[in-house]
Amino acid sequence: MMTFALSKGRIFDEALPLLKSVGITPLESPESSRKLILGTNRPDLRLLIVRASDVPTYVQYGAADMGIAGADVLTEQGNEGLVQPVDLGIGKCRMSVAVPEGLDYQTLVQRGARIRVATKYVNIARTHFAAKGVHVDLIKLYGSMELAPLVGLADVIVDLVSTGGTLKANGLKEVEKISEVSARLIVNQAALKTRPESLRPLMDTFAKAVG
Ligand code: PRT
Ligand code: MG
Repeated sequence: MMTFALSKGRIFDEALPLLKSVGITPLESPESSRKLILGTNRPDLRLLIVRASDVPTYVQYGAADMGIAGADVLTEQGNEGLVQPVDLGIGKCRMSVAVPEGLDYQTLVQRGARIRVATKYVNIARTHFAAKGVHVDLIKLYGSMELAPLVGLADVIVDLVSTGGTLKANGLKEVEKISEVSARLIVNQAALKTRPESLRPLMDTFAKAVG
């Protein structure tokens, strides 16, 4: 039995057609089902529905053999015990620094004072600002980062941007791109060593489907 982890959120709408294109169809609709383990048309493959940020954890510990995870989550949490053989080219967005429209970010940075940064991605933010030599206080949030600068919780945010609509709607502007983000196929390293005959063919099929 092969176990494949994916999340129901944003990546899902693009992941489902991709799964279909590699010959995997859930037996019931993941959108309407409340089941967390779904059978598929392939008797040897089941799907786990988990939180986006939990996908690498399931695969790292071998509770799932494979999964689909955003590069943002993988960079933030590390990829110990994982291989990332395929960039799936879905869930595309960018990791950026954003500030209130009226704020002069360059001046703020040049002044050398500590900057308060609200983000879900504290490791990515820490690395980014350390590389720029900017001193920051990191404030960990679990969502709605866009709110923080509006109510004085932080000076800037580090968050994902795709259309820019959310920033705009909240009077914020993107001032620095940290990285491009897309979803990756991830595979448990140990499972790949012990059961290459079952995992390799599916990895290759994914690579062909997106290549
Ligand atoms: O598991 P957890 O609850 O922590 O995460 P979640 O519920 O946010 O996960 P989910 O299922 O929504 O999927 C998140 C994953 O989708 C991320 O890890 C990315 O890899 C990918 N992704 C792609 C995005 C976006 N684009 C994106 N735009 N995740 C979030 N956003 C958010 C962003 O944080 C911001 O609030 O969308 C808003 C900006 O969108 P625009 O279009 O207004 O710019
Ligand atoms: Mg979300």
